[in-house]
Amino acid sequence: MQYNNKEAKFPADFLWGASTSAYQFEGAYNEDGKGLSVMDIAPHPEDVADFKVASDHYHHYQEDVQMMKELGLKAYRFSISWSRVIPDGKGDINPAGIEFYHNLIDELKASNIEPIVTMYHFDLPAALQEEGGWENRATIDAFTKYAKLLFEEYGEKIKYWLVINEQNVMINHPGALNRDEIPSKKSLYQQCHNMFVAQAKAMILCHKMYPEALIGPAPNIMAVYPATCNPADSIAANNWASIRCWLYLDVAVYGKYTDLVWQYLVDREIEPEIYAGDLELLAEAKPDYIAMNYYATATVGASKGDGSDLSARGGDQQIMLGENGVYRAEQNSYLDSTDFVWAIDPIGLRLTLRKINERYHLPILITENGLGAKDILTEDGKIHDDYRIDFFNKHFKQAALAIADGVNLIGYCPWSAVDLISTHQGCSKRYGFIYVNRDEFDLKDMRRMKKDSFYWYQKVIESNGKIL
Ligand code: BGP
Repeated sequence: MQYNNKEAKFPADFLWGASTSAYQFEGAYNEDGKGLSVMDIAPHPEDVADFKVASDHYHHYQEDVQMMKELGLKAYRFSISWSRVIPDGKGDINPAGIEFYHNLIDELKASNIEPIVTMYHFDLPAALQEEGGWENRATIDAFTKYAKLLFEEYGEKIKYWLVINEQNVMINHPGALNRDEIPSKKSLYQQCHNMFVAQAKAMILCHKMYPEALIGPAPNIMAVYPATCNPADSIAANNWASIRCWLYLDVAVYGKYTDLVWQYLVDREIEPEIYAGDLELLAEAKPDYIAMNYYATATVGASKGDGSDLSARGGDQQIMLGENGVYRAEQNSYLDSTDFVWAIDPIGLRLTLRKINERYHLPILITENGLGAKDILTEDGKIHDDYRIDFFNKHFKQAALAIADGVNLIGYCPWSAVDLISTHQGCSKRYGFIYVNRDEFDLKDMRRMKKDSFYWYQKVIESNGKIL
């Protein structure tokens, strides 16, 4: 059966939202006592902006929230900068940083926008990185202290928490994060394990301190297609889906390493050291919901096994690299792609939601999905981003179909509320419903302007998706 003629309907309390992250949006990277994060000091391609000023949200937050209110957002997902509230990651607290997020949260609540808080979005405090970063077990303790501080400060005001943004991107696509050098896989999987433990501790702590709050992981999940119906391609797709995606949710939800992935790690002698008590913590921690970021699907074929699998296309969060003996990245001739060569696959969103639902049976919140494009500001101050409207129109419809399929989708937060700096492709790769008047290097006046997609999304929210 096709199930393609279902009516698109969203529940009355659906969280129509939008997303940002601290280092990509706030700017003020060294103001009011903020410590540096790894993203502030990451090496950058010369032709793109760094994150120092970003969209200067730190100084524009009231105006930004007012525009979000006008847009009609029911929810806003943002991240807290760890090094803004604890400058060296583990020591003294920065009162100005604490106050900033109180002000932001209060402003959101006064505007009837539900704050959804990510605790950690790629921006580890640089001081912790100098001491070994996530490979160092002490970072777990630092994160637990940071988590406790966030719950103590903001716990009364926050219902939805997300612990770590895209842990699986940090491990599987480290090249997307502007690192000096890419760590070995052995190191990456130790970092990964330590993050799992930190995430588990944060979830347990949250439930103890605020039993009514909801907390969960926020990986980047995609359906992985076999390039052909050759069974060998299906094995490759299954390999890559397990390594890239399911490991992260299996550990978060079931507290267990995926058997296939553990075997892959042992075969390559890159399995992490697991300390006494770790597995018990992983098993004890239970997420209340799953947040997921979705941009594209992947299409893969069987590895040729001769070392030729590494794709010439580079690889970032959404461009698969290939791995000898595991899978080979292939093009999908059925899909269009963005100007930045990310596959556009609305039906893939429905499929991905179904897969998560089948495997975990938990509520799902889409915390990122969007189209990066080189928007053009016209002379009369307009931004005609009809391509973005088309993109969301198709994706929202598929989300509605997934709901009709039985998926408990509770909300949808497109990336991004306002233009910000892309993780590794500068500020000309824009995502927002709201344009920010700056270029890669010319900061201009940072004026906020509504794109055509702003007015369209406003109507979608107003009609609870009926105009789609
Ligand atoms: C996700 C990240 C976001 C955001 C988004 C778009 O992987 O969680 O921080 O950057 O991708 O990616 P990019 O900025 O590389 O275009």
